Amino acid sequence: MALQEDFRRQEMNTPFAAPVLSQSRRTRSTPYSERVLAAGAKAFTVYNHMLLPSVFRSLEEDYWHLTEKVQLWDVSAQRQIELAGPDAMRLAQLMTPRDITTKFDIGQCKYAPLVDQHGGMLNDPVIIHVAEDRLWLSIADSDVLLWAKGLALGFGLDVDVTEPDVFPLAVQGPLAEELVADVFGEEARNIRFFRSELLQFNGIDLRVARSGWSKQGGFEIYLDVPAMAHDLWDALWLAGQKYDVRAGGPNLIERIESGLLSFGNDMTPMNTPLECGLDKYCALDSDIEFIGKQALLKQREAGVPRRLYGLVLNGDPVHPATAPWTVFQSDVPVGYVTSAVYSPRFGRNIAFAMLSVDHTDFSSTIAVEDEHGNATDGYITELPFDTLALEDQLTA
Ligand code: THG
Repeated sequence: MALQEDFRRQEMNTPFAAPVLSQSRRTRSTPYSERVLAAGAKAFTVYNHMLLPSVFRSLEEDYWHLTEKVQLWDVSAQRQIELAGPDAMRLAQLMTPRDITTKFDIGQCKYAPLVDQHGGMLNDPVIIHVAEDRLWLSIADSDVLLWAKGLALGFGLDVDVTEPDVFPLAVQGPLAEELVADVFGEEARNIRFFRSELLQFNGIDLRVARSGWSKQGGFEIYLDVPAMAHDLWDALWLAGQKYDVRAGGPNLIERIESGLLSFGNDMTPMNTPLECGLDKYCALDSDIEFIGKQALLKQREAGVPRRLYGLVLNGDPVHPATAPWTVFQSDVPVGYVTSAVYSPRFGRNIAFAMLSVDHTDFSSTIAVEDEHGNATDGYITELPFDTLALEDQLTA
């Protein structure tokens, strides 16, 4: 038992034994779960009340493999909220400051922050225009279904808001295109970034998008025929043998290096998209009507009080942040770390931090204290990380 716990601590890089998940109907399995477990999943997180595998061999081994080869990710937990009917577009546009009303082709995907009437972030889905009067919000971890149903009712909109059984499977990594072309045909290569096409698999049309939560390139297959899950997984697994395919999942190291923000970690309803650096997804100068517009305009006018930055931290490899770590300058708190990880590529700890714009001296060093009282120091950078500068430091 003690040995097993030690092992788990090392693999997950946690200071204490990682908790074990008690399963029930609430921690929903996916149609791929059997395959995921057979492939050696060691850790899961719960996302949208559903299992999301996070570690297979170790965070670091999974990371190197993802940046060199190709992986299958069971991202069923990226649930789809379907808006269908004459007011589908109106409802979606009310929910986001991003302009989705103009230039949104069928098959196209748009990353879009969702905000409340105070401009606070509620989610950051990928919105897919699946058909005329039909949108899928491919959501991060929060209950968007309830918010959308409430808005539809309150605004008296003619739209059906449902959560259909769609189970996205991501194929991520530099060899993803080879693998997807082998299974779905050469047409897969013509799919542009954040576009999707219906491609045939075993005689059924499946929506395949060039997207995914890594910067390694890849696709997401929106399986809406759950009974085909094992066939789809097995076909990709078999064809992937020559590419050294493995199972994987959104990887903490890769996503922090790449500057991909996680809702619930790096952004919460306490933050506006302007504070999270998502300004380019806020059409504040348009005449589009959306909830929270006045609040966001007001904040832009006044200037954001806090904003997300990158940190480079010294010291031993950090463990995952399970609470906000206070960031200090001259013993004064100026903000908090939202996510942190040790980057084996740069030989440094890297983190995201929400820092007070008025109280932070961006040219000076910072100190950080984690939830167990461990302290370290480091410096502030802009996001995304300047990977060339980090590489230079490593060789310096
Ligand atoms: N895929 C799908 N659904 C998702 C995610 C996903 N839902 C939750 C979560 N991930 C949402 N977060 C992001 C964040 C960034 C991106 C995708 C999902 C992303 N952005 C592009 C970029 O950074 O280059 C820009 C996209 C745009 O311009 O519209 O890839 O991963 N299905």
